[in-house]
Amino acid sequence: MYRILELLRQSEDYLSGEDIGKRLEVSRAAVWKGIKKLREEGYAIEAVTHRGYRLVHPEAMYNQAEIANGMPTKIMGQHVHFYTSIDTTNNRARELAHEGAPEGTLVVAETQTAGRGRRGRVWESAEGSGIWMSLVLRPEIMPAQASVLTLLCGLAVAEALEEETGLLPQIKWPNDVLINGKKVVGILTEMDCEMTQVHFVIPGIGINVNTKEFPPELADIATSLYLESGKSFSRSRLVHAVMAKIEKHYMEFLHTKSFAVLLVAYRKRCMTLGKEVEVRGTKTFLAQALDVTEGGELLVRNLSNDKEEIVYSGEVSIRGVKV
Ligand code: BT5
Repeated sequence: MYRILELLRQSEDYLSGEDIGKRLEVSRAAVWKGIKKLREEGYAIEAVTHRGYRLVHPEAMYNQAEIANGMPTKIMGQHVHFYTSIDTTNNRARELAHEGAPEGTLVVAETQTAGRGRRGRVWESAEGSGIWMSLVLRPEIMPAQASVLTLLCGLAVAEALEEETGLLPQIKWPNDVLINGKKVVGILTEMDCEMTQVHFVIPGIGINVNTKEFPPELADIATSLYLESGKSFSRSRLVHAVMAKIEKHYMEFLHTKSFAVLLVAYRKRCMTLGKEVEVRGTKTFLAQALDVTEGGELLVRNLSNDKEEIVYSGEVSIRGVKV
């Protein structure tokens, strides 16, 4: 059945049942059966007498098979769980991880009813417009090293989006991805660990892809690939690109157990560096952002006492950027 889908995908014109049958060396009845099954999976296949079949809007298709087929990786996204609606993909990925799901298991949802950001904030996850997904990682590292995985994912997503869209996504430390000063990607990383051992890490990634309009409270701070480029993108293709980049960087990281190999690329993309920032934590202060360390922390110069300080996590806003 997916061989029929491939042929339809490659063809710019209608393909007759006879043609398809000949090319795949199957009967016309088998072709018809395959078409019926594909339609049941949600593919819009148009049939016109004397001309044949044509796939309508193939780029809009987004389901388990679309995402799983052609995944260009060895580990990431090799097991895909797709839900049309779910509370949050992070919870589902966590459950699957507890049940022993292998590394790289990917949970994707068309919409989330309780999508969340950090510190209990809400993540808007409307239907039909974005990628809401969570990954199961099982790195053999110390819990303290896990925070760099968040930076790694931010970098991977930004690079994949640039390659696929030609836009120029930047990273606001630690891992918001922005285009023209507005947030296009949010990442929420959760972890299950003991003192000296990580059981699993769940990076949850939200990407605004074809969103045409945001609710009023987000309109000033959020953007989508569509709003930035005027074009729609295939979400399954973007998922493939993101999985490939995460896999590449994750392997580099595991090989050296250090973020150092990725720092050059990260620094280049990190719009926070060199800017005046407000750090909000146990204390709030204005600072100059100087560098990102090998541990993924932000090195700043506190403007009230001119001392250098390390910021480990958190809430850092850049002057002049609303996100
Ligand atoms: C984040 O939190 O940016 C992490 C978002 C992670 C979302 C993914 S989707 C898949 C997985 N499942 C989940 O339930 N979550 C993950 P934070 O830095 O706290 O930012 C949250 C803030 O971003 C909100 O308070 C809003 O101001 C803004 N926001 C909400 N929805 C947005 C959207 N779709 N696009 C841009 N900004 C948004």
